[in-house]
Amino acid sequence: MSYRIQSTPRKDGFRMPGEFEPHAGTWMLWPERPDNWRNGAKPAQKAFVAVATAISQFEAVTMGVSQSQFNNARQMLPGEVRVVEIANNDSWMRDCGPTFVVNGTSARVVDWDFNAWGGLLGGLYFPWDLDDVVARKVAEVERVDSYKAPLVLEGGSIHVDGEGTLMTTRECLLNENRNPDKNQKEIEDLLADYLNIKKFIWLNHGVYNDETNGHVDNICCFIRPGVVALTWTDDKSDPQYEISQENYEILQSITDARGRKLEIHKIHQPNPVLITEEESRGVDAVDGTLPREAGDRMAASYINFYLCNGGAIVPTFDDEHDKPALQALQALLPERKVVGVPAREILLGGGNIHCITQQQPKP
Ligand code: KQY
Repeated sequence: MSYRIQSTPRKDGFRMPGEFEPHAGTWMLWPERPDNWRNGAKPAQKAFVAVATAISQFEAVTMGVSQSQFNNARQMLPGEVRVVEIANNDSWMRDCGPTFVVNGTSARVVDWDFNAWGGLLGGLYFPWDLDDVVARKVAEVERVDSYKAPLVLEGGSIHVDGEGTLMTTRECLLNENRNPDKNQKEIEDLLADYLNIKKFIWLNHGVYNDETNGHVDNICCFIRPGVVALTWTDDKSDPQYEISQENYEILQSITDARGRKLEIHKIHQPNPVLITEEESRGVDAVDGTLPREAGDRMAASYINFYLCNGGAIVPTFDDEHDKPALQALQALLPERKVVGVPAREILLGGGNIHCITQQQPKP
């Protein structure tokens, strides 16, 4: 049984935990659409297998997959990854999947509205109806009750510290293509009710050229309460420089829900990662989806990593900055094993490891 609850998590004493808190497992969705993933999604499927395999060293992984891809996914994934049929429009479990809240003894799901990162005002595909029911299906599979939140929101557009602080970007949450009828205060009130938030950290912009309208999970994240990692560049001529510098100043000037000043760690971005001719040619052209043009710069960032029980799964780009980023994150996360996974094929689809994973916390 999985019931819709006509209340809010805050009233019921539930809160969204930080990603660094213990997990019951990880949810993912299998990639297949050829107008987003090159070469019929075969290279992306291998990259998703590598991510699922890396996470499953640390915790249980469930892969949602369409009916037509079930046999292929089952055959490609290691036996310890559970494969369940979940119809979907694309494979971004972070964004269309559930946000879990906990109260110490049980977990529940917050089910947001999903409009494919902007609906008819610059959204990334149409339709998105299958994605919009993924969160509810996960709740059913897990027999977890759910709340329907009256807000268009993707999981990658928020990060929480589990102690009442939420970090996001204005570029995304206040974009007219998400909730045009709501102002900042109304959005904060809903996030306070549905995630039990007391303090909001508003960054202005996300990573340069990020097709999600600046998801926070690509630019800044909580390592633990009071400690954040921010994507960075020392190159003042790079368009990312001003964005990161401005975010650094915002982060320096605020306190979190517990009144702490934040400890901020800069993680240098990779050199610009551009789509090649061959990669561009491998993507099916379809009206209404984003063109993948050769030479376009992708929003590559090491911050799009995923924390799991005892591990951190970090994207790598075959770049000179990979090693320093992995070392810096290992130093920040001494209690975890940092595992780098080549992620160019995921980046080519418009996101990265954090965007394709969703944690199910332990109650
Ligand atoms: O969270 C993300 N970065 C998802 C990006 C979706 C891209 C769809 N083409």
